[in-house]
Amino acid sequence: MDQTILITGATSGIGEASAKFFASKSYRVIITGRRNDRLEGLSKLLIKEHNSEVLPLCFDVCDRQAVDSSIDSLPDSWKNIDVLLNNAGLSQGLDPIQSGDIDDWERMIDTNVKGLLYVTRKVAPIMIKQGKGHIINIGSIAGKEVYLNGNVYCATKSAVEALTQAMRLDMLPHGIKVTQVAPGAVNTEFSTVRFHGNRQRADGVYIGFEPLAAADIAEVIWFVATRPPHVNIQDILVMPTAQASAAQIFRRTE
Ligand code: NDP
Ligand code: 8X3
Repeated sequence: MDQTILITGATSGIGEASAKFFASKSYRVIITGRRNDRLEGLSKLLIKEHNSEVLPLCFDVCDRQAVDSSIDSLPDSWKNIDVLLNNAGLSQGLDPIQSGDIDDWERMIDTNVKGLLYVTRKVAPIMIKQGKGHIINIGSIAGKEVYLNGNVYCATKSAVEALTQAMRLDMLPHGIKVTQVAPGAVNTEFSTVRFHGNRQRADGVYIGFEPLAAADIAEVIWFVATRPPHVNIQDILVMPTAQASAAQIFRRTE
C-alpha cells in the first residue's frame, strides 16, 4: 500500500463506491463527509473486506476552518496524498430562477464551488511539495449543458469545469495531473437530496431506463487515476446508454 487517496463525500454514492474500489486495489483511503456514523461504518467495512488502511475525517467542506484543521490534523504518515477526489456535492431544488429558494442556491454554491476550492487549496501545496499528484474533480453533464430549472446547479458544475481547466494550467509546471469526470444520471442519494428527502419524487427520476450506478463511475475514476505518469485524461463524460444529453433520456413505458 503506497498510494493514498483523499475522497470528499465518501459517505454515499460515487464517493462511497470510489472508496470501496480504491480500497480493493490496496490504496490507503482518507474518507470524508459530514455523517460520522457512515464514515465509521465504511471504515469498518473496508478494514474487514480489504484489510485496508483507512482514515476517516469528519468535516463539512463549506466550513473553511474545518477543512484547514482537518487536513492539518493528518498524521505525517497520511499527508502524502497522491489522489484528491473532489466529489462532495449536491443539488437542491429544481425550480425556475424567478422562484428558486435562495438558501438552496447558497448551499449548492458553497458546497460544489467553494467547498471544492477550500479542499484543493489545502491539498495542492502538499502535492506540489511532493512533486506528484492527481486532482480529480467530479463535474457533470450539467456543467456542459443547461437544462430546464437546473439553473444554479448547472452553473456550479460549469464552474467545476472551468476550475478544472484553470487548475490544470496552474499545476502544469508542477507535474500535477488535473482531470474532470463528468457523469450523466447516476442512481445515488443525489435526487433524494435534490428533492429535500422526497423519495417518491427522487425515485421517479430513474424510472423507465437504466441509470449509471455509483460503481460505474468509481471504475472510471480508477481508470483515469491509474494511467502511466505521462498520460492525463483531462475530461471524461460518462452517460447511461439511455441518456443522449442532459434532458434527453429514452424511457420505456410498460
Ligand atoms: P450523494 O448524495 O449520494 O453523495 C454526495 C456526497 O457528498 C455525500 O457523501 C455527502 O456526504 C457529501 N457532501 C454533501 N455536502 C457536503 C458537505 N457540505 N461537506 C462534506 N461532504 C458533503 O450523491 P452523488 O454520489 O451522486 O454525488 C457525488 C458528486 O457527483 C456530486 O458532486 C454530484 O454533483 C456529482 N454528480 C452526480 C450525478 C448523479 O446523477 N448522481 C451526476 C453528475 C454528477 P455527507 O452528507 O455525509 O456530508
Ligand atoms: C447530476 C445529474 O441530471 O442533474 O449532475 O445533470 S443531472
